Amino acid sequence: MSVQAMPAATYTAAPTPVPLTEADHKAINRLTGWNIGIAIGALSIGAWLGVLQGLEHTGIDLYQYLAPGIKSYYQGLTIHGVLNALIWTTFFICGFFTFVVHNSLKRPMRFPWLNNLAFLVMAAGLLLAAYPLVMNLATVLYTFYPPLLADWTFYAGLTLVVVGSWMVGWALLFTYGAWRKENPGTRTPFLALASLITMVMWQLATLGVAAEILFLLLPGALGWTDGADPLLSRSLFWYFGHPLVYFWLLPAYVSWYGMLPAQTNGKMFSEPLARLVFWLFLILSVPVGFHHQFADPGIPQIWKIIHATITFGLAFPSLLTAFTVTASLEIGARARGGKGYFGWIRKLNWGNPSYTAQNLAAILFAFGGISGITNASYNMNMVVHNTVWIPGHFHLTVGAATTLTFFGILYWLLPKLTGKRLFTPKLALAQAWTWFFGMALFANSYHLLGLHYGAPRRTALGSATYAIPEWRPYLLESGLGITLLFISATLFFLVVVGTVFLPGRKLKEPIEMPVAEPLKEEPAPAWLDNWQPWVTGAIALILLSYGPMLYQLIRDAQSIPFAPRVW
Ligand code: HAS
Repeated sequence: MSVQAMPAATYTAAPTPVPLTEADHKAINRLTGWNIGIAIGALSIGAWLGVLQGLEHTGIDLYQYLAPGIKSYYQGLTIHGVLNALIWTTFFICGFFTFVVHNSLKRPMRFPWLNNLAFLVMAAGLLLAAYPLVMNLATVLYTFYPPLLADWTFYAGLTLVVVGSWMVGWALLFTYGAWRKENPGTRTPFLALASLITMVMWQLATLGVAAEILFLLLPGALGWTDGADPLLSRSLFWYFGHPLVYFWLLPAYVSWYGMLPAQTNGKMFSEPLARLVFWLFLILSVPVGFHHQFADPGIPQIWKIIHATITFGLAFPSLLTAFTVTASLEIGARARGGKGYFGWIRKLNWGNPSYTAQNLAAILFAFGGISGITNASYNMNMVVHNTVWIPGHFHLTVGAATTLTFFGILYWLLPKLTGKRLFTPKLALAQAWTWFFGMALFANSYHLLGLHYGAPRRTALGSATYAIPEWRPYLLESGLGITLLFISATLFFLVVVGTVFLPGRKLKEPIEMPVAEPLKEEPAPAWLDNWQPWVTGAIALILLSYGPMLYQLIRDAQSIPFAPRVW
């Protein structure tokens, strides 16, 4: 039976012919655990360097005492960006989706060797990229724009991480294909569908950075070419760079839509709408990259305006999310006795650290979204571009919406994976709140400092000779934020280490993955479970919005010599 002809009665997932055995659960949990372990390891180093960097801006330079191996502010900044933005996120997401897709489809891995190989390729890539980062041979920041050039091992390592993450996506799609054959006519469970859409979007997005590395940077690093075209490189990077941020955000949305309501007695306000939101992200995430290049000469204004317009379209699914996720949570709060226009908020499950961390993450994201829309406004961007406003923006998004949500997820996932009780809910709650206030202060001060005084980003502000006394209050505010973030990160690692390693804390009852039920037991329309139009639409829009400009950039590409290493 085709999906279109599916009767309503088959809406809920039918029992699968290949159920998950104890051994399957173990294999999935082990792989999830390894991915998450590496993610947390990366974050522990990345976050530490972030603290030192933030303190440097306030005039307290502790690198030589607390990170003596780091040769310059820029080496620290590169490691901070690569570990936090690329490694913590990618490993966490691959582990989380491996867990979610199989548990949501209730089906074992189709080709376990592929899942395992994917992890090994990613881990090998990380090791390879770590060498030049530590040896100060890749101080090129996480965006690695030419003419900066890193050691070849940096690019080769990142390539392996990306290829490994593609393999994770393929492995999940193979499992999905097998499930689809075993369950004809059944709607894909939301959690699996949303995770898979994110992985397909990632495959499309990473084509840009793959082309940049393979054709422009790696040949240079290997000494086969002596230059590259910076504009072409940046365009290929941002083709990837903006959907990258949705690769970070969408796993949080998977949880906010499909899990978080269940953690506060709520229901999914509209399951079809949640699916639509993910399809819209598939279509719109890539063709917006020029909004990172508003200030780049060489991209005609019309293309910048086209990408700016699509960017506003891309904010729409997030606005839908703001209303519908809030509605899903309100249903839960009212079921818990909440009353009044706003009084229900008090009845949300604030005692549960997993819930609280994610709700606080969503609140901060509302502000990160506002600054994102400001960035996307062509003329406003001219005021804030390359100022510390931008790190203010992305600490509310990837640093708060994504990272704090991932912490919240870990507060149920770690007990689930280890079979041990969380060490301890009170510590975890304190962690969530300190992260919330720390990020709020930090991001607020950077937004204002960038907006009012144009303080530049990616600069060792602590030693800037042009710093003026008016910056001082903002830097103090950011210092307070950083202190709270440092406390919060310490609490997070205590919770993780205590949960994983302390003996004798066996769970009394097994933990289940939270799954929010839809409010209405009606099937989503068939077109919301059909890949073809959405994937075709995504590819068509990419070709239209990037094709002509990329053709022109490739045709006119010049070889601009790579720069000597200055740090
Ligand atoms: Fe961005 C730069 C535009 C979202 C990350 N962004 C960056 C950079 C990063 C980043 C890392 O147009 C710096 C890159 C670099 O190194 O140069 N961004 C946007 C827009 C959005 C946006 C329009 N960004 C993100 C997300 C990120 C992220 C998400 C990471 C995860 N961004 C830009 C632009 C630049 C940029 C330009 C270039 C700037 C320049 O000049 O360099 C939108 O997606 C935002 C839409 C979001 C909303 C918010 C919806 C609110 C929600 C919360 C609901 C609350 C709930 C709680 C449910 C409209 C969903 C309820 C509470 C209860 C108590 C119940």
